[in-house]
Amino acid sequence: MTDTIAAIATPFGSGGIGVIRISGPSSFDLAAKIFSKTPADGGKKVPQFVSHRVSHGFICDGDTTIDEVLVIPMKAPHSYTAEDVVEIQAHSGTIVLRRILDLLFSHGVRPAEPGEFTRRAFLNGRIDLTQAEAVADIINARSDASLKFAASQNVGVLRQSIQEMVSILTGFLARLEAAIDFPDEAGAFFYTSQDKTALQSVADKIGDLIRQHKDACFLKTGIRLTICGEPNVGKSSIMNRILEKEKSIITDIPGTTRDPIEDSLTIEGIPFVIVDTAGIHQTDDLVEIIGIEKAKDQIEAADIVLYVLEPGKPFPEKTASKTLPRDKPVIFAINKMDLADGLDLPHFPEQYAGSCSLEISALTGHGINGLRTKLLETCIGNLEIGNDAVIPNLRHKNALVHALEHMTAMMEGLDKGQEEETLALDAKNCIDQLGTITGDTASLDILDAVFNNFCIGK
Ligand SMILES: Nc1nc2c(ncn2[C@@H]2O[C@H](COP(=O)(O)OP(=O)(O)OP(=O)(O)O)[C@@H](O)[C@H]2O)c(=O)[nH]1
Ligand SMILES: [Mg+2]
Repeated sequence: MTDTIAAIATPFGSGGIGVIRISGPSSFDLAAKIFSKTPADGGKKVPQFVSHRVSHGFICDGDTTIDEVLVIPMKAPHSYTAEDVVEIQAHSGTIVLRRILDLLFSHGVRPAEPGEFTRRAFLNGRIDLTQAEAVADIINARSDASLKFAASQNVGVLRQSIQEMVSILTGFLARLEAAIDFPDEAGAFFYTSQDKTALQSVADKIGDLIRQHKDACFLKTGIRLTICGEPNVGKSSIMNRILEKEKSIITDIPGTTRDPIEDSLTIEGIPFVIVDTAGIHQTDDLVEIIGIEKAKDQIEAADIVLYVLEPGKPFPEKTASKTLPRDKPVIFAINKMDLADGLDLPHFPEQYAGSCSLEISALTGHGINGLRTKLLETCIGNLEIGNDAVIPNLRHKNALVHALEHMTAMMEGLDKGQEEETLALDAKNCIDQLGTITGDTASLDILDAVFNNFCIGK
């Protein structure tokens, strides 16, 4: 038997309305104890709560009226937690909400733990773990794209995808187990070409989800773009042009930018953090040397690097080879194209010959839209947010990596004619790993880790 819990569900501070949520078997009775249809001095009129119908009245503590409120009672299972829930809409002030909550506690309600309402919704089978995690993602969404992703997960796109894979594997496991239990009878196991196709489709799907993980993470965390290159090539001008504001100082004096300058923006709903850095070159100037070291740190921290060049100057092969990362995407931009007439464009050495390079002008804006599109394409590829199941969640990714290991072992075993017991064990482990994502086979530790990230009241 669960107890009845309560918490303030809206952010702390002053506002029009603050909501207190109560959930558990005694919600209706306990709410009725502190609620009256009339103010305290009018003689308590005990309310008759009707599920999903708003009641107007007053929260009273003895002969003191605390606040005028609206109360929304919701009978199980038609509520957020699938338990009896009462939500009290009071005026939003820290003191008034605290008084109402304390009054509930004095009648035996327990303070809710972080995420406990959503945990109850999960334990009561109303949502699966991916949907519970999506609730936290919706609350924390910082961009349109991350909200869109979280909303799709909230309606169960990932869960559905996992369930389809589990259902194929479960059918397969059942046949393996039948062969183990009844080796001499009709249970004999045959690995057909249809089996192979079906299992391969599961392995491919898991592989796709793992590969998309990094791209999908960008939806949540944003993409870190570092602009670098030699002094005076127009790095700061490009930064300002992309941001559409005067953020970085621009002069024609080489070495203007020293400290990295950072700002954020969204491009087509995807969050970016963009960093302008000091021009990298050989110098004895102490301040510049420190700035260049900081620029290198920013290249190290970037998800994607924009390396700026200019017409009429050779490709700075030495600087580029020392500073450009090999493990992350680099886009080259030849800036100042408005001045390019009669000038040679930098000649790309062989090692960069296949790299993406764009011709732009920060001064006129030429090519800047193309640059924006290229940045998006490079980072999130063809990720179709909303339609595909995507996994920007490290917990999900780790489970999928383990699931794929078992899947691969099982498929290799099948090709080699391995005994059914070993195959069944791999199939079962794979199903278990997929189940930790939806919560079907999640341990208490996993649940604690998921729900501890929630705020109180959700
Ligand atoms: N004609 C033209 N001038 C540009 C363009 N982009 C930048 N400039 C000029 O080039 C000079 C240097 O620009 P910045 O944006 O300060 O260059 P930077 O790479 O940040 O320079 P440092 O911070 O010193 O390394 C300024 O005079 C800009 O006005 C462009 O596309 N066309
Ligand atoms: Mg600059």
